[in-house]
Amino acid sequence: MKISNTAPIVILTGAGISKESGLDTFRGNGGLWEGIRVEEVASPIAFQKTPDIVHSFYNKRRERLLSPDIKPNAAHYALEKLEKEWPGEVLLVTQNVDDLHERAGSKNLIHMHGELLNARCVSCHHIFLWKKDMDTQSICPNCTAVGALRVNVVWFGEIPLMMDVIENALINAALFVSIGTSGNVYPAAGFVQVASRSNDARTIEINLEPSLNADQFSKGYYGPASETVPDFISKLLDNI
Ligand code: BV8
Repeated sequence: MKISNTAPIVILTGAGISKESGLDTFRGNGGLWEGIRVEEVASPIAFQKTPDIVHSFYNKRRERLLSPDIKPNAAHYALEKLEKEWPGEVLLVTQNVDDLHERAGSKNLIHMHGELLNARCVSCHHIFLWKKDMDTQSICPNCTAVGALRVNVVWFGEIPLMMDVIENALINAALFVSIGTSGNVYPAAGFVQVASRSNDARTIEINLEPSLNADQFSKGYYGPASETVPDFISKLLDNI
């Protein structure tokens, strides 16, 4: 695929890119996450009604992410290589709340749905690194409020982060690549239309199998991300 080597690229990743690193996707095994539907537990209403269930859902995921066997895979490293070697701008937008892109070295990165290893105090709004379990008795290290902490992720019904920066990048992108996402969740699932409509960008899907909006992409490459992403990136860089 030939695009000008100063062309801006926007990459979107979802849970599928972290699957081979050992982190569960949301809609694998019938969309249940340890028996619960993510939409039912990742919402402000759920947090208000059953804070202990929501805290436990994130404590389990935080503990899993921090275990020594969880590491970036070849797909994460291929995206870091693209950012380093592509002469134009590469913006990586991830729906994932894990830190595997950072650990692979990606810098120009937006976590549009927040970060699992950060906490936010609903009393003083302070955001800080938090690697322990959290519960309704946890104390804010900034304002010492008790029980005012929540995980700093974007729940269903909340507004994703840095949408203005993302939309601007999509409008100017010459290439939009979506990796490891099922196309279930908006506004991320609508990014392909923003890119193709506003700048006639080339739009590529790289996934294990065609996503819900596969037909909206110019081309698709299917297979495990640890194989398809490095392969795609090396072909892109060979054409510089
Ligand atoms: C918003 C953080 C307004 C928390 C998450 C009806 C129509 C349209 C929209 C809506 C609607 N009803 C409600 C909405 C809005 C709602 C929404 O989209 N709901 C869905 C369920 C219909 N969206 C929102 O509420 C968003 N906010 O709309 O605000 C607004 C919008 C714009 C501007 C102003 C205001 C907020 C959504 C954010 C929710 N938070 N995460 C947490 O992580 O706990 S969402 C969470 O689920 C993820 O972050 C991710 O975004 C989503 C999961 O999606 P995927 O990453 O795609 O994962 P999934 O398991 O689904 O798929 C994995 C894919 O990988 C699969 O395709 C699989 O084949 C593939 N795969 C597997 N293995 C591999 C692989 N690929 C490659 N290699 C492999 N080895």
